[in-house]
Amino acid sequence: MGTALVYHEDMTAARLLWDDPECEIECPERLTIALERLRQRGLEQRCLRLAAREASEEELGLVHSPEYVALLRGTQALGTGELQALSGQYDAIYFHPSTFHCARLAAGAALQLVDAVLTGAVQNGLALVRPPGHHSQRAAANGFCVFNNVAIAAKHAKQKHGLHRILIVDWDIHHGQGIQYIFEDDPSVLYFSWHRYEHGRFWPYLQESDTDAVGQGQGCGFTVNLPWNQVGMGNADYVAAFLHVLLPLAFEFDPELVLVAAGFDSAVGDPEGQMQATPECFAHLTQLLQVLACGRVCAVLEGGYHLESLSQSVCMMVQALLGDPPLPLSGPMEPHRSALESIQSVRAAQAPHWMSLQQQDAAPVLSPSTRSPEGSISPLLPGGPEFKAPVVQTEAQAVVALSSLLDQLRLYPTPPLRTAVALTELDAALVLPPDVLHWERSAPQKEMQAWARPHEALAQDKSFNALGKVLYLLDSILDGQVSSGIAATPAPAAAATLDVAIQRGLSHRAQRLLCVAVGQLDRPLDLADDGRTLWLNIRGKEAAALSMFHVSTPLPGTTGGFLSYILALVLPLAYGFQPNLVLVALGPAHGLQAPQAALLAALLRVPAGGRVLVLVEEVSWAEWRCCGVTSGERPVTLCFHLCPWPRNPHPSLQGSWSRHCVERAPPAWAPSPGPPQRTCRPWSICEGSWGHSGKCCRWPLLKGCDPVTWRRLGWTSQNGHRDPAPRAGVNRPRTGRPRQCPEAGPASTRRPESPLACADGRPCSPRPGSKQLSESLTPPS
Ligand code: X5A
Ligand code: ZN
Repeated sequence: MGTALVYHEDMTAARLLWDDPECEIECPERLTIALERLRQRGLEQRCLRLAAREASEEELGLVHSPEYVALLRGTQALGTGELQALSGQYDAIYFHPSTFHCARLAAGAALQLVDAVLTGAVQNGLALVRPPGHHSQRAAANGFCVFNNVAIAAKHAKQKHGLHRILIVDWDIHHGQGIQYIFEDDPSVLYFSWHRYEHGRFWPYLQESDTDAVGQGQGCGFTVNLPWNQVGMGNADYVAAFLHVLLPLAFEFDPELVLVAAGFDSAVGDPEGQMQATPECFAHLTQLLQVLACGRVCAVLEGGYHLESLSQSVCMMVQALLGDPPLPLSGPMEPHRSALESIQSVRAAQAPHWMSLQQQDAAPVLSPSTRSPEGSISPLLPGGPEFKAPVVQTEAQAVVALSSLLDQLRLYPTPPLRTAVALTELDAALVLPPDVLHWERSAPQKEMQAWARPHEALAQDKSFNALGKVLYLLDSILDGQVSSGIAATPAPAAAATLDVAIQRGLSHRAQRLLCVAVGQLDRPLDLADDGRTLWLNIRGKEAAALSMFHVSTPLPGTTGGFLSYILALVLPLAYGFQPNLVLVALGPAHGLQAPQAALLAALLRVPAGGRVLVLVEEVSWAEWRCCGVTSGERPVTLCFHLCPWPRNPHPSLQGSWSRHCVERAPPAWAPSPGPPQRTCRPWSICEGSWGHSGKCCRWPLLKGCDPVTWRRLGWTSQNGHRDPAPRAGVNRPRTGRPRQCPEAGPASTRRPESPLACADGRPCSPRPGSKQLSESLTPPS
C-alpha cells in the first residue's frame, strides 16, 4: 500500500497579470519548487504518481452553484482588463485565462486522490495543487481560492463511496471559512481548523472563526475552530492542539477518511502566518493523523508562500505519508500561554458536544470566545512563555530552521527497514505482512552470556535464544538499521529480558530511554533515577509519581479512558522527554487488547522518531492472531500496523462484523463494568502543580487539558481529596443533553449511522480494530 502524489504541470499556468501586493505571493513557483525538492530527495520517485484530471462540472456542482461555475467558464475568454475588473469583485482574488482549467485540475486532483485511497489503490497521498480551495464558497471565489477542492472531495467521498464520517483537518494558517460554511450543518463532516486570528484582527476578520462557532443544527459540535491570538506559535503549540483538542474529538468521531487541507503557511518563514513551527512538525502531525481511519489520509495543498519553507514542509509530509519515521522536533516543547488559552477556550466551547471533553466541572469557566483579548484570560491558566515584544524576524528564523533541518536529515537517515519481528518457536506459524522482516539474527554468544548471567530466568535455552534476538534487534534500532521492532519472549523471562534491554540500551546509544511497562513488571532496582530513563508503569490500582522519572498508573478501565490516557499523559510525557528509544513491554497480566497495544506503539513511534521496540510474551501472539478479522493471508493487528483488514469489505464479511460487534463490543466510551471507585493517592508529578498555578517545568505539554482529565484516569487532583462518584451523564452519553444546541441530541446519538449497524440498531464501526478498542478492560489485579 503506497502513497499517491497527484499533480499536473498545467496547474502552473495561472499567474497574476497585474500589480497586486496581496495576491502576488500565490505564484506558480510554489508548485515547481516543491516538486523539485521532492525529486531531489528521491521522494517523488517513491510515490505512485498520478496525473491530475479535470473535475467535471457536475462534480464542481457538488459544492458550487451552476451560475458560479458558468461565470468561471466564461473567464477563459476574457482580456486582462476584464479579468482584473472581475477579480476586484472578490476578496483577495486574481483570475487568469487559465484559471478555470487550473482550478478544475485542482479539484480533479483531490477527487482522484480520494478515489485512489478509497478503492485501495494506495494507502494515502498528497495532491499538489493550485489554486488552493478552502476559502472558496458556493458562489464566491475568495483568498486565492476558486473551487473548494477539499469540500468537493468530501462530498464526493460521501456520495460516490458512501462514507458516513469524514474528518477535515485544516492546518493552513488561514481560517477555511469556505469549508466551514459548506458543512456547517452536516454532522457527517467534522471540520477542524486552526488559524491566525489575533482576536479577530487578522484576515478574513470573521466572528465565525472564533471558538464559539461550533456548527449549526444537526452539525452542532462538528465545526471546531482553534484561533491563534498571537503570532509565533511553534511546534509545541501545534502538538498540544493535536493532543488536547483534535485527537480526542477525532477518536470519538471515528472517521472513515481524513482529508487534510494542507496549507503550509503555518510553518516558519511564511509571510502570512508569521508562525514558528518547523517543517518536521508536519511529519509529526501527519503521523498522528495516520492512526485514524485505517491510515486513509488524503492531503490537498492549500497555502504556503515561503518557497523554501513550503517545499521542506511538503517533503516532510510526504515522507511521513510514506511511513518514514519523523525527525525529532526542535525547540522547547512548551506551549505558549496564549496557545493554552485558545486550547482551553475551544475545549470549553466543544465540551457540550463531546464526551471526551466532558470533565468541565472543575475547569475554569471561560467565555466561549476569544474575540476580546481580556475575555479569555483565566487566572487558573498555567504560565507558558509569554511573548515579549512582537519582534518579527521570520526570514532569519526560517533560514536557521531550514538549515538545521538539513543537518537533522543527515543525522537521522531513514533506516532501510521499517519493522522487524523476532519470534520464538511457539510463534513460528504467525503470518507477517510482506513489508515486515522476520528477525532471525542474534547477538554473539559471549555477549549474551555476560548480559544473561545475573538473571536466573534467562538460563533456559529458550529464554536465552529469545534474548539474543532482542539484543541484536535493539542494537539495530539504535544503529539506524531498523526503525521499529517487536520481539517475543517466554513469559517467565519477560522481566529479566526487559531489564537487560534497558541496560543494553543505556550502555549502547540511548541517551534517553522511555520505558512503558504494562502489567506486573517492576522497575529494575538498580536503575538510576538520573533522568536518562523515564519509567512509566501501567498496572495495579494506584497512581503515583514516585519521582519525575518514575510514574505508575492504573490501566484505564474504558476505551475513552485509555485514549485520553495516551493523549493526555503518555504522549505529552514522551514529547517532553524526547527519547532516543522507547521500550514497550507487555508483562504478566498486562490486560491490554491487541489493538490498544498497537495504538500505543503506533503513537509512540511519532515522538520517538520511530525507534520503538515492543516486547511481548510469546503466548500473547496466539491471542493477537485471533482478535480482529483475518482476511485471507493477511495477519491481524500487529503493532505499527493498525489496519490489516480489507478497506472495502465484501458484503459477505459485513455480517460477521456485525455479529462480532453485537457479541463483543459495548458502545464506545461505555463505563467499565468494574468497580467505579479506586482509592488514589494524590497525583503530583510536578510538585503538586498540574498547571494550576506553578510551573510544570519538566512536562509542559501536560498543560492544555484541564486537570479533571486526571480524574477520569482514576487520579485525584493534587489537593488530595477523593474522587467523587462519577457524575451522571459523563460516562452515560445517551442521557446527556448538550448545553448549547437544544435542538440537537448529544454527539453520540447524532453520530451518523455507519453502513454497518449492529443487530440492535446501534451504529457500529466497520473497523474491527475500533471495536476491539471499544471493549472495556479488566484492570490487572
Ligand atoms: C489559501 C490561502 C490566503 C489568502 C490571504 C489573503 N489564502 N490576504 O492561504
Ligand atoms: Zn493560508
